[in-house]
Amino acid sequence: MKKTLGFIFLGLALATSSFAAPAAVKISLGTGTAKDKEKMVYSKDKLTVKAGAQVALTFKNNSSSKGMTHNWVLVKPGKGQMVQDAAPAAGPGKNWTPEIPEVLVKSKLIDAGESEEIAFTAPTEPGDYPFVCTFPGHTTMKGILKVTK
Ligand SMILES: [Cu+2]
Repeated sequence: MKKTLGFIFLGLALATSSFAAPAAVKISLGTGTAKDKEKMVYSKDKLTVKAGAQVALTFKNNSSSKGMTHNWVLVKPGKGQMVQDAAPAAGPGKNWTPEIPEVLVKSKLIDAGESEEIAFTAPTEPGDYPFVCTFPGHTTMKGILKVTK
């Protein structure tokens, strides 16, 4: 009897886990390099996810200079430069992020030493999606999110 009950519980546990929503893919991204935390780059310039995946991206601003803010903005293929060019006109009230269809995912401005988890669904169309920092003058902060089939 005890044995049977054990099997039932095991069966329930398996059934429950198979119906649970798929866990988000966790990605960590920072700013700067190991040697130079103030360098105007992302810690990685290439990220890869599967099309349509649930993603939880932890973005950390590694700078220690007060007032040095950064963001993470995912845009349509080939539109990195265009979105960075449109950023100054968006203004600080919009976190320097233009409200245009080319922008797919955006974080807020993250202060030095702070981090934020950005939850989003990866594009369903495979391709190379640029990510950029839209703070004016941070044009060297860019990378590619590779979306695979
Ligand atoms: Cu920046």
